[in-house]
Amino acid sequence: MADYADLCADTASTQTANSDGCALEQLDSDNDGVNDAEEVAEGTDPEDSTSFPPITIETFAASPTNISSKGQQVELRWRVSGHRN
Ligand SMILES: [Ca+2]
Ligand SMILES: [Ca+2]
Repeated sequence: MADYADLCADTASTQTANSDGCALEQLDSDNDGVNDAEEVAEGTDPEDSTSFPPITIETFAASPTNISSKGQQVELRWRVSGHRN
C-alpha cells in the first residue's frame, strides 16, 4: 500500500504493515505511551493501558550527599530504562 493512501504515512519498507498501512511500531492501540511492537516484545498487553513494560531506575545520585543546613539545595539525577512517552 502506498504511504499516501494509508493511515500511517511513514512506515519503513522494512516494517510489516497491517491493512491500514501501519506497522506495530507505529501503533499504540491502548494509548498508554508504549507502541504495540514494544508491548508484544515485552509481553505486556497492547490492548490494556494498565499493562505496560516496567520503568526501572538505573542510576540515582544526589549532590551533595550530606545536607548540612535547612533550605540547602540538593541536585538529584536519575536515569531510567523503559519508557512511557
Ligand atoms: Ca500501548
Ligand atoms: Ca498496554
